[in-house]
Amino acid sequence: MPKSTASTTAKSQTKTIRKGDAARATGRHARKSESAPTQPISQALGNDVGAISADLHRHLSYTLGRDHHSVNDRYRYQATVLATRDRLMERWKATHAAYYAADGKRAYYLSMEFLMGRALGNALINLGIQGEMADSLRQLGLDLEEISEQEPDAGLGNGGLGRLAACFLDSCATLQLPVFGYGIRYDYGMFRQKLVNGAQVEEPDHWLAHGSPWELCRPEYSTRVTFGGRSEMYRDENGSVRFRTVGSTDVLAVPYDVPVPGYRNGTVNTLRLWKATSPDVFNLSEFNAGDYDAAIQSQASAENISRVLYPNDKSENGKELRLRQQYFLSSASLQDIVRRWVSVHGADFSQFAAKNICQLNDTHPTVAVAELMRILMDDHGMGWDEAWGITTKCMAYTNHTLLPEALEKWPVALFRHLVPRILEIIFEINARFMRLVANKWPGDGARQARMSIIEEGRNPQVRMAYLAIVGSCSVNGVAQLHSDLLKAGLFRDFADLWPERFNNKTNGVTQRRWMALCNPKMSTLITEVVGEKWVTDLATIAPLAKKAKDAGFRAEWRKAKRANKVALAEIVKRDCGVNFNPDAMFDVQVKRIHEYKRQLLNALHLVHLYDRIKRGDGKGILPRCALFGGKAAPGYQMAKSIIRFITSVADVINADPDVRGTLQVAYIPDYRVSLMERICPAADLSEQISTAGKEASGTGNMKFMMNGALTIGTLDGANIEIREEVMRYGDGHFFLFGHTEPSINAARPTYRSADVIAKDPDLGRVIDLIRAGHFNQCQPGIFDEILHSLTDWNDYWFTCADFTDYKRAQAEAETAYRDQERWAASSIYNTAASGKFSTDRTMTEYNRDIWKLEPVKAFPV
Ligand code: 26W
Repeated sequence: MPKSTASTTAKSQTKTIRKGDAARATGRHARKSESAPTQPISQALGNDVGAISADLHRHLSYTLGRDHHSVNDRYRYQATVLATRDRLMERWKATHAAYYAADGKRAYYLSMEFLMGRALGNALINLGIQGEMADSLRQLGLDLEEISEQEPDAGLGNGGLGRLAACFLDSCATLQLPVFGYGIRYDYGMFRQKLVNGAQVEEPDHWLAHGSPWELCRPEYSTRVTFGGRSEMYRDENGSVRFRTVGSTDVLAVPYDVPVPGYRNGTVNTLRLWKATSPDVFNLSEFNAGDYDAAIQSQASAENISRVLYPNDKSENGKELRLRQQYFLSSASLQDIVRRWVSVHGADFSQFAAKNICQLNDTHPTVAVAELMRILMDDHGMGWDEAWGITTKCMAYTNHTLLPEALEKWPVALFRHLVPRILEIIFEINARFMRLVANKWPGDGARQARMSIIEEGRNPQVRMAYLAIVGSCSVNGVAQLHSDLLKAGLFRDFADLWPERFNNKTNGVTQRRWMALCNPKMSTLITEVVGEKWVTDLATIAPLAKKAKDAGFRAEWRKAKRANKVALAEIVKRDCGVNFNPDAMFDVQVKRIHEYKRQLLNALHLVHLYDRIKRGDGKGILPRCALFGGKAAPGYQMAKSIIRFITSVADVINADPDVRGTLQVAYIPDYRVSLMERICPAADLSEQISTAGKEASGTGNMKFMMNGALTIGTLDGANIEIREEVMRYGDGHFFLFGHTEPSINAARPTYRSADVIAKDPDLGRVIDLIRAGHFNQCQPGIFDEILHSLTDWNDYWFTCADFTDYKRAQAEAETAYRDQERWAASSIYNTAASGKFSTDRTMTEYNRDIWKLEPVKAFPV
């Protein structure tokens, strides 16, 4: 814990604030639009229990206006956040003052998704005042953990890609890198999942219903985003040809800033989320004419842009509102970046590319390439070549998926209708690019057609990934295998053309949230062995490995894991009504539901274990609690059937007295960040069983590894690297099975799932049980699609093909778990080998190879 700083009196606070205001009012600050003090205006608030308690009291009584009749847990939570936010505020201002003073390069992470989860626990741990806040609350008779439970998750993301963005921001703040997040402030985040009779039901996530005490609205930086109209040529005052859009319907982007604290280093970075609204509150003439509906309609339709996160992690191609969201984010963010530049450097763009870079989180914000061209040319009078030179240095693109159906394409007609000027620019980018391709490969028309940003046809489309590659200085995948496959497959032509542009950046997760915060018991043990450094330098965790041989330490380690399992068992009981035995193996698969992730393979194996028990062959089976969790995209029927199947299997198994004590299965509803914080510390076995070559990286796999789970997995995504790291300590710490990416390609042409089913009688029995309706006695037919996919449709995802080997690997895991001493050692080895999978390492690599930013120390407060 850092030493507490003395608390300042309210009087001196008021005085300093007045001084700052006066300085701004008299215009003594040199900069035009974003005046930044070189010294913080306020002084440090005290971090001792007395000062924090006083602030809690002040916020409850004055800021929130509560008394003991009207106070409840929500207000207590809000007061706790306000007292915490106050302590971030000074550091936040000091960080930005330092960035202005340094005037160095900045990076912007443009993402349609930021899956931040809860912020309170993280802020307290990073400020180093968790203990003081808990004590202060205790003095008021309150419990910090209970108060923290009041915070709704900020669920502004679908899954891996959105959570990765959140981990990146955390690491950048800790590394003191000037990185800004830009996203959308959706009114409704990821839907809440209910299970009704075992089926998914979606409910809206109105996470802002009671406001968010973390955000700070900055209306003074609102930005106009132009939609529709038509592009028009004109001559400017110098007689140069310029373009402008006329007859447009504009939308106002209003920024809301969220603080992103670094770990005990004084840095607080910013995530800027845009809300859409109408530029005119309502049309007064319409209002006066009594046409109230028309008057508010433009307001409502503008605000729809930031209404709701698309809950799809495959594709939303063709949906007009989705493209509107993408352009809204890209345009507002780039205008903001350029405005800030001009406020400091005026019309001189000579250093712009050297000092600004945007990382595009998948193709979702790729229209930013054309938008920056538009801003530089149309708004700032730059010529094409100069603007293109800048743009391509300012953009870098990360790909997150190999599934072809997830590659974004937008109809040219939709672009023309929504953003006509942007389409013109894309056409010109493509025309010039096609000349380059023709020069490099003369006469190769097929290649030109393959590489064109515009896919020709009856309904021509813009290929967003190609626009991203052509418009960027860097293209990266998110794990080594994924990056290799991109170069050899999807982007092969482009890798031929620009090999130097392609690189790999293996994902990570932040160990602050995913160990220090969510697993205090193991964290304490780790710190006792390797010291505190692992919290900011995870490579230093390696010496933990030597403790695998220490029986006393193993006992402590197992005790911590068991306590975490007891805590999770309570949650499973509460949310699923299923009793988990903490001494059984906790076998966990939580992630979005997708055929390629193969939750079905796991479920088929559980049916097989059940079948063994029922046929009297269950003696040797290890007691196991299987936990599933995850959301299905609302329109993805097969994914929904898979949920229904797992819940039905769970019901049958849990109700069968023959199975009791050996097998329990639960599907926990509404899987989300805050739930994963309870799940990953308690897992024994981590299921990472995707069809090889389909999971770009995975990041849940890393959270489980850090928390001492052993992985059962395929050679896919980052599993390969996870296995490589833990193999340092021998084999047996990772249960490998299944086809590899090349072996699937080789086998696919002659593969017949019927042959595989015929060859493994265990699998045959499982299929027969399902076909007989054993798990859907009252609803015949509901699993037909699943059966078809495995049999008649020849098992595209190789579920049957990998079943037998999966069964073998599961048996190995059982044997290993029976030897609790051996298992504990493996668990320790996994944690010790997880050093590579910190986003601190990932961000250091992005910075070294792509961004090239100098760290900036925040001014002391
Ligand atoms: C609505 C369109 C859409 C399409 C794709 C939305 C979101 C996506 C993402 C690509 C889905 C996603 O989250 N991908 C995951 O990204 C993680 C972070 O890099 C990887 O670890 C996962 O393997 C990858 O599936």
